Amino acid sequence: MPATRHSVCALDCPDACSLLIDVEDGKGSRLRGDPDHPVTRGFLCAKVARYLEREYSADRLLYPQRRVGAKGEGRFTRISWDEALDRIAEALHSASRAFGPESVLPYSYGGTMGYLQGAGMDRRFFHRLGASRLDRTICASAGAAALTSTLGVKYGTEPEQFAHSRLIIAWGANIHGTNVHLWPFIVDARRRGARLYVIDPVRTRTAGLADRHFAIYPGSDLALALGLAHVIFAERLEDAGYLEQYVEGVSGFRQLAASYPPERVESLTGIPRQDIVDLAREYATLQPAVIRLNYGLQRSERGGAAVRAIAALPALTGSWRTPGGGLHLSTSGAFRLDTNGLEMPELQFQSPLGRPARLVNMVQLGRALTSLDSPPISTLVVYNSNPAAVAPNLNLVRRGLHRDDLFTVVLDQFQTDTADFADILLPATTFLEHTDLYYSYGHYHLQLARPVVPAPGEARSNTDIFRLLARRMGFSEPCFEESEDSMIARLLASDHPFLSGITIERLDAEHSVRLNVSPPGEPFLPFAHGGFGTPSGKCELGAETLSYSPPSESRLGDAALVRSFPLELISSKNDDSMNSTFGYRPELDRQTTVLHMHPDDALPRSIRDGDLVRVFNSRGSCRLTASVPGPPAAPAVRSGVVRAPSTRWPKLAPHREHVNALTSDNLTDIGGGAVFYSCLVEVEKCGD
Ligand SMILES: Nc1nc2c(c(=O)[nH]1)N[C@H]1C(S)=C(S)[C@@H](COP(=O)(O)OP(=O)(O)OC[C@H]3O[C@@H](n4cnc5c(=O)[nH]c(N)nc54)[C@H](O)[C@@H]3O)O[C@H]1N2
Ligand SMILES: Nc1nc2c(c(=O)[nH]1)N[C@H]1C(S)=C(S)[C@@H](COP(=O)(O)OP(=O)(O)OC[C@H]3O[C@@H](n4cnc5c(=O)[nH]c(N)nc54)[C@H](O)[C@@H]3O)O[C@H]1N2
Ligand code: SF4
Ligand SMILES: [Mo]
Repeated sequence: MPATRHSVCALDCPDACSLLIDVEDGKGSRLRGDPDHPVTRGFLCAKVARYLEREYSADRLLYPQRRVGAKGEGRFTRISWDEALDRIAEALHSASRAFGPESVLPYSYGGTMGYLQGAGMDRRFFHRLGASRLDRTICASAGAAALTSTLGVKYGTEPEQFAHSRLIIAWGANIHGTNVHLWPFIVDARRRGARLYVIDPVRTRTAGLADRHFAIYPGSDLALALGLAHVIFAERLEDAGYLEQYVEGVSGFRQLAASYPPERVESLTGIPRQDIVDLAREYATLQPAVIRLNYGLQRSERGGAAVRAIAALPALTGSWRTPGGGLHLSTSGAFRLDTNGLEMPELQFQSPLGRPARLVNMVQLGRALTSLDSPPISTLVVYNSNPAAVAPNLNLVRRGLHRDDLFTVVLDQFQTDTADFADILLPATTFLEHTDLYYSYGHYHLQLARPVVPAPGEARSNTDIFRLLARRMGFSEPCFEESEDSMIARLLASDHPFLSGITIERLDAEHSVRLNVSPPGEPFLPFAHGGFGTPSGKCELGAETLSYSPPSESRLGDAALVRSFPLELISSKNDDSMNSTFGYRPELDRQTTVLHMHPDDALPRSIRDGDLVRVFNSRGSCRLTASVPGPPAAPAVRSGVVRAPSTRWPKLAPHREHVNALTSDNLTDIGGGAVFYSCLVEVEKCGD
């Protein structure tokens, strides 16, 4: 008889699912969603339903290895852990001697959402070393900074409350593809008559299932939000009482919105003026109305300002007052655990540097590797990430990774493109094999997972690896010997009321515990009575930062650029992928070699459905297969926009071509974020 054990999906997904796994003779045989978890509700997404294939894949990395081929070639030989650790410690020591410890750069992102394996012993290690600090901006930093400016905190409507909404607006949010556990709440709401509207340049799976789809031009959401505010004010649909009591900067915002009448907004966004008027009216009157904003639209030059303007809308209409109203971008800010206790930033003062090290923006990894000096990057340690696939301006990143004088260490479960550049490659455990505590950025439940199956070969957790490295480096502080349970206890030792009564014992017994955001059984209404975390305690609209100008890389942007590269490329998430994590699966590789085009763009270029096309701009090029549906199928994009579901493993493409050779490593207006979706390209049919 198999034993049923509990785990948590660690992937970079808002849903943070609670898992049940059957284990027999130490081997997992069946994986399913926990039916008792209030958000998981007994099902998993298609990609993780098959996670055991990954767990037991013959391609798992099992032993430490040393590179024997050229960088990027991917030829390695097995070595012992002792040899691996010695070589890494020697490289770190000699880098510190030659250039100072800041020449070492850690690079990590979303491989796991666990606190310990994501940002625990690794942070302590690099702080103590004095390594450069990585600014982790590749995904969400513009939106996070924007939301925090407006609301003062990074949280919003509880997913469970969507069931009570009458109008749900998925704004830059492909809910069915990237946040599927919100969907059942929307189904519940629609059963009671709610409408689902989607604002997205792409006809996503979600848009196809919605009541209406507004195919906005990329990067123009700020103008639409101001246009909606214009109509709301003009027709006196605002909640004057809420504005008066809880909102700061109303008159400036009203004034700004006055200059965005529907006709102007139509020309900026491509959405017909009457649709703008109707949407504003419905949004203000069909209460409760909720906005599910996701991170797609903030990967744009003005993405931060767009999020701020959208986050103003529920304050205008007072929709924060009721269950089923408000806005949800992320819930992560409610997890007020003591992350300083975990990461120990004070260790920086014990490093040879004696101060916090410089900050390197991860979006500009290519620039850092190729042109940073005083000191240059001499050593790169990558874990929980695959920058040789996911980083923008990929050709520059590769040039950096190819450097002969760069020493690269990679910790991963699979031999990714980044792994191919490693000098030392270390095998990492999966979330089924290590202990961790999990927050979520899509709900309010804190979860603990213990190992449920043994690690294969000699794979080790990130925590263990950095612990061993600390010993090798001679770091004698007791924090490097701390047990995982003690690290978790530190995290939980926060005095924030959301955490009160949550202990490791309780987590071990219950696996998932709702934060104390509201009394049990009562909805969490974060801003029903104000309570914003801003300096003023009010919702701060910040109109002075919100006037709209089109992104330079957009159809209304830099005219010379538009002449050469007239199409706007969106390389958003593939429904069945998780960034590059499952890139080795052949069917996902096929899905991510596609370029969706509108017939009006394909025809003049003599491109037909199924043709091989070259997508290019001044940064690079990439060959993809055109998808140009004929009637009656609806095109996935409007004319002027092309879409490439992302992201594949470059090593599976001829010449390692990849869509990120096209994307820019410029930064967003606020938060230093990535602008993956402000990207102009041209497309041509490939010769045979
Ligand atoms: N299936 C699947 N799930 C995932 C992931 C995955 O790769 N695959 N990745 C995970 C990660 S890392 C994240 S950050 C989350 C969240 O992922 P998101 O960032 O929300 O997902 P995206 O699909 O990139 O973007 C959401 C939508 O925004 C749209 N969009 C792009 N530009 C604009 C714009 O200018 N305006 C508007 N209105 N919409 C725009 C895109 O077309 C897309 O449909 O999802 C996670 N979940
Ligand atoms: N063109 C384009 N590029 C994008 C995006 C896009 O939409 N379009 N999205 C961007 C976004 S939002 C994000 S978040 C980034 C995501 O970029 P990454 O965070 O790099 O995500 P993945 O590609 O999924 O790579 C995660 C890696 O971590 C490894 N891993 C998982 N768990 C562990 C562990 O416990 N230990 C170790 N050592 N390794 C582990 C996995 O095997 C995998 O190779 O990509 C960005 N890049
Ligand atoms: S990827 Fe997301 S939806 Fe899929 S199992 Fe993990 S947390 Fe759930
Ligand atoms: Mo992300």
